[in-house]
Amino acid sequence: MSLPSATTGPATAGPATAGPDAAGHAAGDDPAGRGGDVHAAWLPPEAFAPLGSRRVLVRGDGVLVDTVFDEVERACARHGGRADRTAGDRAVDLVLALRDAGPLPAAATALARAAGADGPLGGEGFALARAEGVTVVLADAPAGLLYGLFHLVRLGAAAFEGDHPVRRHAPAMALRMLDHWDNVDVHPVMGQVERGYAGGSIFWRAGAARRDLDRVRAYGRLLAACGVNAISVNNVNVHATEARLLTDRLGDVAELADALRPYGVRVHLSVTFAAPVVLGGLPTADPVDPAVRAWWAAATRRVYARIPDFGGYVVKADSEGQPGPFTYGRDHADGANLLAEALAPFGGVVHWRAFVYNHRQDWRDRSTDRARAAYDHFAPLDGRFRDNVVVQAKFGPIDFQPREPVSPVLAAMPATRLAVEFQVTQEYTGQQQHVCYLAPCWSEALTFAPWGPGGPTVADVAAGSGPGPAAGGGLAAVANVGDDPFWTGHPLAQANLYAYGRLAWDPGLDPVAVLDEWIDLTFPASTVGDPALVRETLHAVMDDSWRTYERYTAPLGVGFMVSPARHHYGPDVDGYEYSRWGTYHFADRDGVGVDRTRATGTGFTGQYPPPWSQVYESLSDCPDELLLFFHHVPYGHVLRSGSTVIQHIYDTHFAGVQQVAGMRQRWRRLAGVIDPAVHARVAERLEEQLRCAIEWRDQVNTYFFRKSGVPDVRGRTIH
Ligand code: GCV
Repeated sequence: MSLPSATTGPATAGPATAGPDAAGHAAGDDPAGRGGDVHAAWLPPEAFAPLGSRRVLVRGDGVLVDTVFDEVERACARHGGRADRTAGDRAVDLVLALRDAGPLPAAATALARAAGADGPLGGEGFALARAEGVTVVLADAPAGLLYGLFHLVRLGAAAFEGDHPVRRHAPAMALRMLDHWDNVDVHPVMGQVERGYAGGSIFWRAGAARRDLDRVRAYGRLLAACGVNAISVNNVNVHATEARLLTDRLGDVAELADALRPYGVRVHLSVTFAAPVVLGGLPTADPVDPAVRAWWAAATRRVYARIPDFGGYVVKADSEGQPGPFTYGRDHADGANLLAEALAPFGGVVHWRAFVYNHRQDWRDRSTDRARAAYDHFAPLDGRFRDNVVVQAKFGPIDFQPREPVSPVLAAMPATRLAVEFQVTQEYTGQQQHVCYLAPCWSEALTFAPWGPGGPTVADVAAGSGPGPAAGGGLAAVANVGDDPFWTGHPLAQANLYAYGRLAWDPGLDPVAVLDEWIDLTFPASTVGDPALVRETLHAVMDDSWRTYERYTAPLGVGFMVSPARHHYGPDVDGYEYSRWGTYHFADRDGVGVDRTRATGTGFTGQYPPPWSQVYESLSDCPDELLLFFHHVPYGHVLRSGSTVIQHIYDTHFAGVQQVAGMRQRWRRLAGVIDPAVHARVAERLEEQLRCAIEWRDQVNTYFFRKSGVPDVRGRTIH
């Protein structure tokens, strides 16, 4: 395969605007081409070689079983195997079967019995076993068989070697969702995809549906292979045209649902709370008004008439200018329950976002703290949401910064279904110009124990196995794909999408092991010159790349030192500091950091249960990496690491740049070893990453040197 190596973002200035020009694609452009011009990501044909060279029997009925059979048939045609749907006398190496699909070949029957012995496998689960030369994948429902198939692909040759005792697999989270911030119309400021760094939308272009359903199907296939089972197809900021996806443009949504259904991916829609007014012509959208309730009920009925397996609504209400229940003196529970009531008869859910804060702040008012906002708004409402409301909270209390503590909302609503929201698109983590493998960040958040070490984790809360009675809301994340031929602009950013799905399936997975899976699938040994070097290099470049990014950008939990003018790309230490969106570092000549203590600050630490309420409150116990998130300290404050705050800022910024230089150096060794197009695209972006890291280092170090007047003890150049 040979793909264009040209960068889709400005090589030096970063993605200056999120519009289609900035993304490198004018409307009408089709950079992805068709079919073979799109990168195969983690499903190249070679990844199917072990399975495709076997004699395979697929048993069962239904759309998803047909998908399984099609996959097997295609793999067998390419790799010399044989695919059957009816059990006969012929010998088999692999059986993929629904448990109620009728008789299996003798060799598989005993295994199938053992695999199913421990009760139901669930709607998406499967069991795998191997003995006497036959591998068996068994499921109760078609989705389980599909996930079992992709599990086999991940196992590769190992699925057909030796014996495997019965192992049951099931997702930890029932809802594993991606939110697309894609606009139908090109937004004058945000472009076709808000915070999109991979070209245009794969769904929409310049006001209309793209109707490139091959690409959508290919996307669904990739999602199924990493475990994602739901997407919302439009931006949570719902503008005029997008609002109509709910009504007269519903056909466009139905087409996407049809294309994604064979991969077990259900479609959801972002809707505007003002829909009864802007679409229905009612005088109000008040959630308790009977006419408003009737309007939502009727609109939702029409949706299900067209899309029977429609997932539900996503709502950003009373947030950053979006309409919501506050207009009518109602609260978020009133608003969410209105939509939930309309969805309930059809089994739909409403994802109601907890991203609600005052975005008209005054930096002189130190009592307003954006970090407090979600808890202040939502925690008092616990217990008032209907069962089919999922309150969706960003993993941190602010906004997807490179380092944030876990949001206290996640420990404050035991009677509410909670979803944790991540951002796969790299708005604040390098905008897919920088390598930043985010799985370690997400893994830290998911394994964080809000009630103290050893207790339930954030993942437990999202899975519904936390301390409260509520079912889980699962995970949601902002998608990072576009019509770029590599899907994600930066080819290595594909790993973030893959890892997100895998962690939603099993939050206990080790991010390094997930990266290994991704490497094995994306760079099969048969397609690269030196598999060991490829693996070693990718680990060296990616494993620690999130912490590297943190080093040259955001010290000790300070966030938002990003450039407003360049849409959050690159540094601007005071860019947001005195704006209406919030204040983030409070640096002056004496010190830096936000005092969020109960003793002297905003009291945010009190939103955590013990022990974290005490740990974060205490200057000596607070973890270094979050110190400036919770405390305002003098530059000479000595960290737990032994370094002073100011020296830590200098050291990490110099180190971060060095690490990026090392990444670039290592990548060069893969020239001629991997697909030249992938190599070239990554090489270009590493150049930009290094340039930008130097800019971050110099701006941050210079700013804090000039503020503090404290020289670098190592005497390096700071301007
Ligand atoms: C879709 C951040 C982003 C916005 C985004 C918002 C949200 O503020 O910069 O582009 O809006 O988060 O999550 O709703």
